[in-house]
Amino acid sequence: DKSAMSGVSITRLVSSDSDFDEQLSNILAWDEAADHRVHEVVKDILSNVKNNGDNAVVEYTRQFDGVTASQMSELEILPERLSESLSKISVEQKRALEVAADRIRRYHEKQSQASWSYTETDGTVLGQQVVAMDRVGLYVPGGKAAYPSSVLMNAIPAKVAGVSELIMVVPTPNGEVNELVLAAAAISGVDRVFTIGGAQAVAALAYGTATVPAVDKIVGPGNIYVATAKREVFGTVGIDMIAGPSEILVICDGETDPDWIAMDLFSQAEHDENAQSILISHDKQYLDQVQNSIDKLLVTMERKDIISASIEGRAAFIEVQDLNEAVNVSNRIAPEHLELSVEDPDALLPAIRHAGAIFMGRYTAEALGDYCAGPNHVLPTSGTARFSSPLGVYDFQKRSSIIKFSADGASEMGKVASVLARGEGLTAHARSAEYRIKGSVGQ
Ligand code: HSO
Ligand code: ZN
Repeated sequence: DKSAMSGVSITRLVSSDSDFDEQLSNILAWDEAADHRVHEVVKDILSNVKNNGDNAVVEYTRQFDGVTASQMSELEILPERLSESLSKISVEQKRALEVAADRIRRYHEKQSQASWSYTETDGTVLGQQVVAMDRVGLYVPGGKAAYPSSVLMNAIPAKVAGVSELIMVVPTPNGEVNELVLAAAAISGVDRVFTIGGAQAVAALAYGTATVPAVDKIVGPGNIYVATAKREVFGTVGIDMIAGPSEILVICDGETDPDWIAMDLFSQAEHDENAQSILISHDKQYLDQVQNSIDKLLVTMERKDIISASIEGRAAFIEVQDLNEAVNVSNRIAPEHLELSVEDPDALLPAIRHAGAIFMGRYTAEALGDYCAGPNHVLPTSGTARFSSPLGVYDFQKRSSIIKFSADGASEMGKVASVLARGEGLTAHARSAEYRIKGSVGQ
């Protein structure tokens, strides 16, 4: 059902409708068009870079970005130039980046995992050693989609994790560099920057070239070519999640200024025509008020074309019986961002099962979390909050198991291993364990 009083039309659902489940599924359905041609193009680029290294990357960069270099080293932004960016942006911008970076760093420091170990009664020591990845690649989109805030959100957790070399790639179409992106890189401790992009940059990071060192993991958002390339090199390197369009779900008790809620919905709608904004309330009149605010405010928005496409195409207002039902519906959606715009958000929190980030209370605009609250803004989209978590320090660390047997422990566990190994028909395993049994022939 679409309700359009005069302005933009928004899909309305009522949870008590008999076909609510089906309607909800339709709203959430999101297909990323699997484009066969993109796949072919990407595979070609990957194998060309794998075989021809720097030359291939330089050639693609000329072709796709209009940037001519006689060799790959010309496409590196040196550290002095990075620092220079800090004096090319305004004092206010520099200060805002620094404040945001400090908050993000402080939050992520809490996520650092420590190694641990314990001793069994037989003297055997068991543990887990946590180690940062050696080298990580950070993809940053070029042009309009370049978000300095995303540089902070990806780079800071990597550096907090202890990654020794963080290599950023960012395309500079027609040679235009984004000073704010460079400044964000400088502030967050990025080690090297190359002005390359697309599948060719992903290939360079994954396979390494004479100039670009091969990394262990590639993170960061990108267009369909970049996402396809990341999927393709997965296994050779690690990758982060592949993000779908941004989403916001607001649960409101009907007491928040409707203009605030309208703007919160816009804040994600303005990212992308395919972004999704959902409002849930038990108060039908309140939904009408927010609709009015949307109609009133939309015309004032710089990105009104994107916002109205996103709202008309993918937004929904859902009328429920009460706040408990609102939470149940939200859990089914598993939104990337969940705003609890209610008087007592703490009362709802324990019942929230699936959400990338939870914004508590009327003052907590999602936009604050996008920039400077401290937690990461790289979050699971498209319902993947059911099984995944925000990007964090843990995504740049890995664990090794530590096993150190005492003579007594080896003897006792040797007997257990022997039985299990013989059961599997693996006699080398069995005998290897049996050598360590006290009084055995081998001892
Ligand atoms: N809301 C986006 C992040 C972002 N917002 C960057 C503004 N800049 C995805 O969480
Ligand atoms: Zn955002």
